[in-house]
Amino acid sequence: MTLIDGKETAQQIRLELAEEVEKIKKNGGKIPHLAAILVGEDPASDTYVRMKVKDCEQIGYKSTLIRYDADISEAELLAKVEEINQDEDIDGLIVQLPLPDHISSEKITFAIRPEKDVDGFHPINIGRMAKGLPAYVAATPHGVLELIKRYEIPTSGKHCVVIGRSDIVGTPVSILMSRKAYPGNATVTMCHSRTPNIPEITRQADIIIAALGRPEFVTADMVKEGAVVIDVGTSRVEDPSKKSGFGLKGDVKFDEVAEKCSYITPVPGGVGPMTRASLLYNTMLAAKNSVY
Ligand code: L34
Repeated sequence: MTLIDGKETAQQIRLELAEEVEKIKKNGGKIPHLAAILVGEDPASDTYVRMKVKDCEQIGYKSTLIRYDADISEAELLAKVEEINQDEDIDGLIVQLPLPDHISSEKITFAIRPEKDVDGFHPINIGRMAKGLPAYVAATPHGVLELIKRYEIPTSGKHCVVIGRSDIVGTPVSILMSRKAYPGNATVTMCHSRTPNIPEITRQADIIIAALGRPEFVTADMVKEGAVVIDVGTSRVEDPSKKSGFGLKGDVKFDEVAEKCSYITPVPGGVGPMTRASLLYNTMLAAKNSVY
């Protein structure tokens, strides 16, 4: 069994991007600049966004963090997005999700200029990705594919079972794994909450991508001997033994599943850090105008 080290791979990507920044500096090019908007006090969002800003600092990007109280109006938030859309120095903009209930995340996402949508959530980027055109690929699906690529895991002709159909992970990762490219060329089955016989289907999988957000959903009896298991879940669960009072749990019951796998990602230290590295990668593309 090979443990896929997302933390180490993400660090490697950051080193590559830092080198690229050095080159840009030497040639007097545009230093990548990421803006992140965080609304409210959600502890997980707070952690993720702070890590994203720190990542930028580590590799020499500029970053701007804009924080609002949870009671900011939708109109006010839209006005800020519009302002950043017009700001020539800012290459990429993300608005961390989830947003408070009174704000439509759809409206906000649609308001971001596709050229600055380094989260790849805008329908133009999703449509371009689905058509195989240059696009910002959402950070989590991009991170999953990058791990498969860097560990040289074969995907052509393999049966890939994706559990979960969210528009930011399950759906795009299914499209990407089936396209005519590497990683891809897989036969993809997508399972979700209305699939009656999930274990029967996952037992046929060469590659399982678990992205449903239910801690320890995938158990050993659901996994074929030698399968590749990618765990996208990062649920916060109470854990009194930890100083913070909580721990992170993936969608896979790691200890029992790992024994059967050829490759597996841990949580934490798997897909999560790769989500952040992919955001940095997309921001580099934005600074270089490589997509549009
Ligand atoms: N707009 N909203 C927007 N873009 C995104 O790409 C995200 N996402 C998801 C939630 N909302 C978003 C993230 O950034 C999930 N996500 C994310 C980011 C980072 C990590 C996990 C999920 C991560 O770094 N996880 C670490 C542990 C972090 C910790 O200590 O809590 C890990 O090892 O899994």
